[in-house]
Amino acid sequence: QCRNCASKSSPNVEFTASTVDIDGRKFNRDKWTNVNPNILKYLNRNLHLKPGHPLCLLRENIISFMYKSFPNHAGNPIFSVFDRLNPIVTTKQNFDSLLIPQDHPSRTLSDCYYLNKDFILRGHTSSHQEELIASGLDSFVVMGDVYRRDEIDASHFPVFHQAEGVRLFAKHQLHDIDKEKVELFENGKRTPHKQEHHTELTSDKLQHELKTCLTKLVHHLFGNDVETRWTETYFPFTHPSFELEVKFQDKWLELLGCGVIEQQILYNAGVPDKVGWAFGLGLERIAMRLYEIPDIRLFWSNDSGFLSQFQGATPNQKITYKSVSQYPQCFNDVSFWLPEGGINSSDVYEIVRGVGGDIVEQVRLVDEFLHPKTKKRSQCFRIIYRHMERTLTQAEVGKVHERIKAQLAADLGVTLR
Ligand code: FA5
Ligand code: MG
Repeated sequence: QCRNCASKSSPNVEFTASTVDIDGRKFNRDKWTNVNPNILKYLNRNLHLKPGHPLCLLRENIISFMYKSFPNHAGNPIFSVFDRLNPIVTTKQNFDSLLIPQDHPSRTLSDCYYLNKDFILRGHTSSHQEELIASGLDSFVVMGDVYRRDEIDASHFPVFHQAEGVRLFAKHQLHDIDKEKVELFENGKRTPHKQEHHTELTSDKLQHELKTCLTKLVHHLFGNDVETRWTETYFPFTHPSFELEVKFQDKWLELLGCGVIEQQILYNAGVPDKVGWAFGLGLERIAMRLYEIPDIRLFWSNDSGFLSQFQGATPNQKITYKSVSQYPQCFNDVSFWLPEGGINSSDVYEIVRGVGGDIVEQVRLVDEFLHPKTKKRSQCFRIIYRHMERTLTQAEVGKVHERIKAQLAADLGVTLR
């Protein structure tokens, strides 16, 4: 189950002549500074932690898969999960720790949001790899919001969410040291298939473990019938590197990047005696396919027509998103004292639907209390109105709402407040 939602109100942001202040933290402005108030508004939204949000459901689903797939001897999960690390990271974390060269295109001002030359809104969850490895962890998942300067259309948004997985192996965890006379390391040559430090067998087994884990994850998410394929690619922080694609509506869609962790990263993190794999996948990409969400902007919607379709769902539940009208919602509340013996909420829904017709999008019980003296119970329902073809005026909604109130009083014996 989801823990309490960690989403806070938008951060306190102030731009002064020489600093950018975010929730009391001051960043000196320099020629790298290219964040703006608009993008900083997305900090703290934490959609992946918002109960009932599709990205939160997907996060829970992936975590439960990782927990189940990798138990230790006692049956407990070996993976640790970090889903609320601060997205403001150093450029060292985002680039240097991952061996990304100084002149790599992913460092440019046109691709990233810099606070200044030393601090950045993370561009991927890989930023946290080195520090978590250095802290002694062998198996972890990082989930969170990442920021990239990009166009805005149905599949691109400057903020999206990633899940990062890292797994390290000591020699006896990768190789069967009783049966095989093998080493993790050798002083060899880098080939398209392996790093210079790894033996052929080490690289083979790591790739096999990695691909098995991710294929199982994709089958867990999309079902066993989904078509997948591996393509080779390049990342400065893994070698060899791969992308996993799934066939979706007759097109190949890239879900994730992954590979064998560059041994230099493990050396730098103070872990010279282990090897490992890592992957990074995009949550929106997956959620859009799983739930048939047509536009990436919908994830940011506060519209209850969107959110209510996921409320109360379980992480593994099959949900197909039904498109809601583009016209704005309009809501009115109705509060009343219940008669002796109470009422049935479904009667309320039926009356509201009966009187309001198609323009009623949703009815929700939003408040309920017991009067301490009179012992009378009060309920408040919120009725959300929306026309599919035009914007409703408050006046016409008001008229319908009054008729609904009168009908509720007449049919259910409630006392309007
Ligand atoms: C990375 O971000 C690497 N850090 C992934 C990685 C981690 C590789 C660990 C190796 C080891 P990339 O930029 O390709 O790679 O993004 C990874 C995934 O994020 C993509 O496969 C895609 O699912 C998602 N993604 C990338 N850009 C966008 C975007 N603009 N909108 C939505 N999802 C995106
Ligand atoms: Mg990619």
